[in-house]
Amino acid sequence: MHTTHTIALPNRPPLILGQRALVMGILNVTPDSFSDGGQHNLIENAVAHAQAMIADGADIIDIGGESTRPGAALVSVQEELDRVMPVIDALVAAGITTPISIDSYKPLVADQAIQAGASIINDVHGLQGAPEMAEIAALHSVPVIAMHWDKVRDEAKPIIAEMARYFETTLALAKAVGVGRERIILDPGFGFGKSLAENYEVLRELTEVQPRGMPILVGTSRKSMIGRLLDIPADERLAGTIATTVAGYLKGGHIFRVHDVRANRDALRVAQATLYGPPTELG
Ligand code: 7PJ
Repeated sequence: MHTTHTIALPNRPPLILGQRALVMGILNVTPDSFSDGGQHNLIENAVAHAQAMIADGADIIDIGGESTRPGAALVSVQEELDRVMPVIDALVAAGITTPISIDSYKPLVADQAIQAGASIINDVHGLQGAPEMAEIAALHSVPVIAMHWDKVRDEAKPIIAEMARYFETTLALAKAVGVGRERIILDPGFGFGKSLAENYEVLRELTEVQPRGMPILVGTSRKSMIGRLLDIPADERLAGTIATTVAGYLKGGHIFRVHDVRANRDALRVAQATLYGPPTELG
């Protein structure tokens, strides 16, 4: 049912996808996320939060310094660097070996983050925002999570077909600089330029995300596709998030980007045992 993939990482064991659902824990380092004090306090809190997510079973820590939520302010390269770099340095200094992905569409931020120890690029612009992004991935031999976010798409056209065209461009840009598709994880970009119905259509048709057979990341955690459906605020969306995570897993998803690592991981383990049986060492 799940396609399996082994994705090489620099200086780390590879990511093994498909045997077990992987959980990516979200580490937002925007001023509003860990803001109960000064800069030092912010870094300490961010590291503590990363460590808690790792203890809860996170397989990847996704660090981002610019909120891409609708209506959020854009931040400069320098501001974003000022937010994420001290935290990456602190995670490395704390001896954290869990792979770190850098959630940024800015090539300079990705480059610096990787040099400091991040090993995956998470680009919400699907390598189509800046030509240098694919080059940074090539230079450092890191995998890329390429998210679909087409700000100029024709909303009259069916979303799955539109996404296929978009990812074709992404893969061509990557290939042109020597980044093969074995290093790319596709992400349909839940909540980004999609209607409520389209978000659920994409989740329902996840195996149709093309090119078929490539690894897929699902990022639905606390998003408006849950909030608008249930009419509840972000901090009450855990049950809805778990439903989307399990649904996405049953539909072939490989990596799940979430705020609440423990709850989502428990749910995924149960879903996994349902599909494939419990791990043999547990009987
Ligand atoms: C996503 C992301 C997502 C990937 C954000 C939020 C908005 N990166 N960064 N996929 N969403 N790859 O978490 O609500 O869905 S920021």
